Amino acid sequence: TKTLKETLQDIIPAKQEQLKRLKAEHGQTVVGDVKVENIVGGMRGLKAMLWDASVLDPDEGIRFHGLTIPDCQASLPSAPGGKEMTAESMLWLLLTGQVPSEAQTRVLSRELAEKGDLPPFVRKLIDSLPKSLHPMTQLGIGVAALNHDSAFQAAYEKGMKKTEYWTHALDDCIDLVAKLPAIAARIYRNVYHPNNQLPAINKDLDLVGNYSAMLGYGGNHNLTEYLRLYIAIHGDHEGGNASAHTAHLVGSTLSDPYISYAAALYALAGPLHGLANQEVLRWQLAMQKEIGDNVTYDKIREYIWKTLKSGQVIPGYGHGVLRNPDPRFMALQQFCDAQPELNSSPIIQMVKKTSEVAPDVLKEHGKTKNPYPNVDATSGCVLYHYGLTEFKYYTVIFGVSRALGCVTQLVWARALGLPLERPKSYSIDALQKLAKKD
Ligand code: AMX
Repeated sequence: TKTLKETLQDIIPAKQEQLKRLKAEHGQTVVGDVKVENIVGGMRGLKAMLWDASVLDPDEGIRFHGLTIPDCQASLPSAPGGKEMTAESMLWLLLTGQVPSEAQTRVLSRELAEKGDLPPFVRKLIDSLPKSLHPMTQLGIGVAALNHDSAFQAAYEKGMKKTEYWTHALDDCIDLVAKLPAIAARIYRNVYHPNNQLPAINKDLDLVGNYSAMLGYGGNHNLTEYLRLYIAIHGDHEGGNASAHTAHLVGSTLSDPYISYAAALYALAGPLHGLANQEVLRWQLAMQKEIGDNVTYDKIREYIWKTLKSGQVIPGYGHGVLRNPDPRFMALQQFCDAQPELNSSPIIQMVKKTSEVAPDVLKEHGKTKNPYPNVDATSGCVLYHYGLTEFKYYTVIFGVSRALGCVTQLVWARALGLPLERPKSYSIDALQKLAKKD
């Protein structure tokens, strides 16, 4: 049974060769045009990044190395006693393009558990932060501080060769993924349950099993399974989303994986990106309060219009790329549908009813290019139902997950020797001049 590093060692040379040939033989091939609207429109629709691990089709949603979410659910190993795919099996797939065996997943789980403890100074640092500091800010601080022990940075200082970049990057990336649950759970404990003891990491558990236990929900099998699914499917969403793109950009300066991912976390912390799952819950609870017990489609419709007329967006709806309901939303809905307890929960029923009404309202409103729910429309509400009600914390869980895709990107960028990312900019005047020539 090969380890993750050995598997990558086997795959990398062929990919390096493929890229070298592509550059040499087709470097001048034109693959699209750049329009003024791309430049002033946040580069939407501009295909200008290299990313292999996942592709986001506007209509059918995400595929991880060609596999849909249902394919992954059917093929990626689960944790002992569970049914949902684990975070480490998703990480393996993203990094290697291969479905790991159960034995390979277990070896990786153990490696992550063995590396999961935080250095004492990071514990102290997190404990010193004010409770009122947003959990996402705290997460970024904890992750950035891990670069104290970066293998990549230490090797760079000693003058490592370019061909060695990826192995040190991989070491840091695995260490980072391993330590994220302990940082994230410590923040949760400090901010919301200061009297709770954090349990020691169990070497026989998977990454998310340990995370759930450290959050204090180890006894809740259903929530642990939900977290496994949540963390696996939020792992990667092709290269250009704000968090993945940030990790890639910062990593391209040869900043080590810890500080590259800390930067990505602050992109995730914005309300148009990862913070949306916190916003959705705030919005759905306000809706619930206003509507009361007698929830009807008409009342929900009215509430949506009220939000739109006050100039706000409907959180959990729309997407920069997707033009259909998000298959991640559907996977989480299916998880709810399979459990009578979740199905009868008032907040989950309200989310479902909202998803049946909102697309027509948004179509009539006529602005958003995608009136359908994205993953955030439902993700936080299930946590809320299970008693994890502190919604300012929700994006932290997304932050534990998005590392899977970002570290994959960092390892491959170093393995392929990708250069510093440095697009060129235009001024408005320069664009105006170009447009006049047309
Ligand atoms: N409610 C109301 N209006 C919306 C809307 C929504 N959910 N989604 C888009 N619009 C509006 C935009 O604000 C924009 O209005 P403007 O022309 O006045 O500026 C117009 O529709 C066109 O926007 P778009 O091209 O459809 O979307 P985009 O690519 O610019 O933005 C996104 C995408 C996700 C930021 C946007 O749909 C949004 O704000 N959604 C709500 C927040 C959300 O759910 N974010 C989570 C996304 C997934 C994730 O990253 N986790």
